Amino acid sequence: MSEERTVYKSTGMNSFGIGANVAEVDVADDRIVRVRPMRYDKEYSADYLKPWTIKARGSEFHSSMKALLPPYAYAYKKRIYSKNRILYPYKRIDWDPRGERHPENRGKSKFVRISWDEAATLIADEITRVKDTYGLPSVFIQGDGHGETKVVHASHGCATRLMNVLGDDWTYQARQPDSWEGWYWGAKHMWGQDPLGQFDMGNLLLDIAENTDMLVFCGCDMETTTWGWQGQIPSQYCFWLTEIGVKQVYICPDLNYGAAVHADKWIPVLPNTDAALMAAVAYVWMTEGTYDKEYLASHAVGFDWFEYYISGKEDGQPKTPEWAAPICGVPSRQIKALAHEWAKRPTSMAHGNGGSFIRSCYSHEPARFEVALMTMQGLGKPGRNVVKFIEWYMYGLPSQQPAPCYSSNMTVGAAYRGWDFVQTKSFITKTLVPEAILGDYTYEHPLTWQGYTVAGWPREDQYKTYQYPIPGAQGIHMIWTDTPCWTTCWNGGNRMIEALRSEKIECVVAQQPWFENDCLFADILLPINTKYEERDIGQDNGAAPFGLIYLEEQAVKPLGESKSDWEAVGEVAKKLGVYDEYVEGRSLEEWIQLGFESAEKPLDLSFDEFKEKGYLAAPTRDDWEELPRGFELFYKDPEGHPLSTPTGKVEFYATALAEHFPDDDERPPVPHFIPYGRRHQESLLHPRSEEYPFLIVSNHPRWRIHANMDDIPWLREIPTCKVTGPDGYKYEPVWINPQDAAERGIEDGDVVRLYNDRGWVLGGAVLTERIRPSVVYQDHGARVDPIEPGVSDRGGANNLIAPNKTTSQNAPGEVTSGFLVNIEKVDVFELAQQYPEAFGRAYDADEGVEIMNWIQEA
Ligand SMILES: Nc1nc2c(c(=O)[nH]1)N[C@H]1C(S)=C(S)[C@@H](COP(=O)(O)OP(=O)(O)OC[C@H]3O[C@@H](n4cnc5c(=O)[nH]c(N)nc54)[C@H](O)[C@@H]3O)O[C@H]1N2
Ligand SMILES: Nc1nc2c(c(=O)[nH]1)N[C@H]1C(S)=C(S)[C@@H](COP(=O)(O)OP(=O)(O)OC[C@H]3O[C@@H](n4cnc5c(=O)[nH]c(N)nc54)[C@H](O)[C@@H]3O)O[C@H]1N2
Ligand SMILES: [Mo]
Repeated sequence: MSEERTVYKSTGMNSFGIGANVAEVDVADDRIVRVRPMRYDKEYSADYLKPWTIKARGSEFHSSMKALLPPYAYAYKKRIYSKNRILYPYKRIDWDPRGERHPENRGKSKFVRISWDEAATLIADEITRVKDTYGLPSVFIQGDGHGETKVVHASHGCATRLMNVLGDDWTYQARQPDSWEGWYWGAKHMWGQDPLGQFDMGNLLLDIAENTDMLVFCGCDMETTTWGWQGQIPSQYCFWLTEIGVKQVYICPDLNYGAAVHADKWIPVLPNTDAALMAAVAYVWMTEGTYDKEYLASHAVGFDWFEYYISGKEDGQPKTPEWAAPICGVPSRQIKALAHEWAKRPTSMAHGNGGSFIRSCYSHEPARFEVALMTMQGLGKPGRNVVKFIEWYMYGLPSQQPAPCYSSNMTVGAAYRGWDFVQTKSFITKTLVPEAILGDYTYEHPLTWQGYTVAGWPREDQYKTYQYPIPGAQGIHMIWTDTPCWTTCWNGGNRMIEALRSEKIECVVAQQPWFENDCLFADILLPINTKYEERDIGQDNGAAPFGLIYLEEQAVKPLGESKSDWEAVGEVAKKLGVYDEYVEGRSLEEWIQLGFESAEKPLDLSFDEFKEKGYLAAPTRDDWEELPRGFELFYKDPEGHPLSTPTGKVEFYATALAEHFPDDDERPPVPHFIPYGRRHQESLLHPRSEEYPFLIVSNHPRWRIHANMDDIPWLREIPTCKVTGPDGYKYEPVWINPQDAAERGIEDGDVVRLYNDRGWVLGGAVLTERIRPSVVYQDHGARVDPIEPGVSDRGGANNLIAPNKTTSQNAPGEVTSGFLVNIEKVDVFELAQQYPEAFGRAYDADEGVEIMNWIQEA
């Protein structure tokens, strides 16, 4: 074996910067030997770095000197060498651009290997043909999402750069604020917090440690989603909170992994009924007078409207704990106990990002109720704030950083070659893509919605109406995706499959390192390499206690004929004769250098010195302890530090909603508990629940990041990751309460079918009291393994059967958790007889369905 060398690689999956979780990767003989955590003090002394310490209640919590990587980082090596890697360009056998295209066979027919030259020519010719036939708006780019954290070789959106060279009216898939739906469409109208609906979180690790007695984790798993973005430091912080006596209460339908190890108390609520629970807490405070009236007088408007609703004057129903109990499944005495303790002791609320119910029907309502409760107890007073435990250093602004911050906002963003959408006039909000394709829309009778978003536009954008197609344009006829996981990550995936197989769509191009999910439905596949095969520059904010930029040297040579996304799109640019414009005249090395030069650096370091050292760290700010905490400034001086609401105060009555959407009873100006309505009937209170008596909780996966990493043997062998069926297939676990299981004759390890009127998916039953009755839990993002494409799935991709509809009438967010299903035991051997093709696919238990099922041997 030749001598080992070590390179730095960020291991995060956010796609750029956030939570990059940097590792040292040891390499020998063009193979990755092992992955180890980075040490921040390798090249810089502690005197320079100034690691922080939080001191409170006689104890100390220290920032770590090495990266606290999540398990995925170590296991990812297997992903690089996965059997599923797409190693060569491919074309679907029965897709002929000059003859029959057979869209109905997408997801069924196989692929044949072609050359890069052929693939790039085919794509360039299709773009030109579609443009000439229908116009540029008919080319649709899906180029955004999470993925490997990369910069020049950006994992998503390189094609948007190419399209910008070609014109200003190609159609872009704009992302709605997925992580933040409820905050974005709801809370923002109540407490501002532009652009995302959550913002003022400065220095809250310190504030909580010093002042908070009770921390309420409402929809938060400190041992899963914080791992994904932030690594292990939030977990360590929570262990420390236990040590110093901060009570941790978890409200969630499942005793999730964080609750299992940190919770002093678990309140198992029914999915998406938090608004009722919180309304009852407000009722207790109102009737017992245990809320902060002075604070409300100076910091809020419209409280009397809220009181009018809660007291029952509006609808004759006081929102008592006894009213709420059967709705949310929490006994009234527990609701009262929570209300009493909360009113007595400084209480903060904690989230990862919101909880999967923040992506459910009418999710703006629970988000607003949370703001209401926090405001009633004096939001921003010591120990009374709302903290988010992922993306600690997200925007480089002290007001956004719960953890002590660094001295500079060092970013290599100037070198980022990923998505750049602003120049195009035409877009479809992501949740509405299947509808846009399958519906009969013309620019004279367009599909319309409110808000551009891409997770972060100012509140006023929500009052704007957008349309597809744009005036004068035709609908889309070509899809080019570098994010081929719509089916398992968005809402109503089965409908997306139908759209992908529509005859309106003449060409589907997918570029990805692995053959999975939407790739099955493509006509042309481009092989993409992983970051380990690329040379790049990197940036970490979020996971490390210090700001970091680093050189990412190539670890191993590209596998097969794979190229980076940036290079792959470059091949198409060459065929279109616009390569120089696409790369803006710069080589890879020049882009890397530009990233370094343009970063705001705390230290005078030349590019050569940077390359020599491998990384640069920004130390902790000297004044971090003095920086404002959460809503402290607003609390102390609401006139001097107003919120970004129209009145500058917390609006219990949202004045702008009243003005712009006076008739919207799905999102009225005052927060309401809305179990179901015209749009959604996903509630146990609705008659539909007689047929589908369970609410499914579809969380962010414990052993994946969304669609990523479902084929890693080291993860798949972990007992909680998969359930091995009697046929040897590893099914995606479904937690079910033993009581519910007994009634249906389901036993531990049985294969079960989750179904509703949108289709069915399989899973492996796990009988556990960790899920409350009437609820089943299955993670999202499992790899699609179609039984009948568009109807049923063996992999357990439950997003396929999530609602097709958006959050509410004027809020086009996703609805991906908290919807109705039924569950029944199935006999896999019978299914295998019924669907021989699907159940007969070559399968490797360690990695899942094999790519070879879809490849035609030459
Ligand atoms: N049921 C349910 N669904 C949800 C949610 C939920 O709570 N419940 N949450 C939602 C939220 S908040 C989010 S953010 C979304 C996430 O949804 P996405 O961001 O779409 O999901 P990812 O799986 O992270 O990544 C996108 C794709 O990029 C691929 N990829 C990774 N690296 C690269 C690369 O270098 N190049 C290329 N070309 N591809 C790459 C991955 O394999 C994957 O197919 O899911 C949403 N869906
Ligand atoms: N491991 C891992 N980490 C990740 C990701 C990943 O896919 N995998 N994705 C990243 C991304 S893009 C995001 S946006 C964040 C998301 O971070 P979060 O929003 O925190 O994640 P979720 O899994 O959607 O929800 C967290 C918890 O909410 C609880 N919950 C579900 N339904 C309800 C309900 O109706 N009421 C209440 N009170 N609780 C409920 C469940 O216990 C669940 O574990 O995570 C990031 N980190
Ligand atoms: Mo997200």
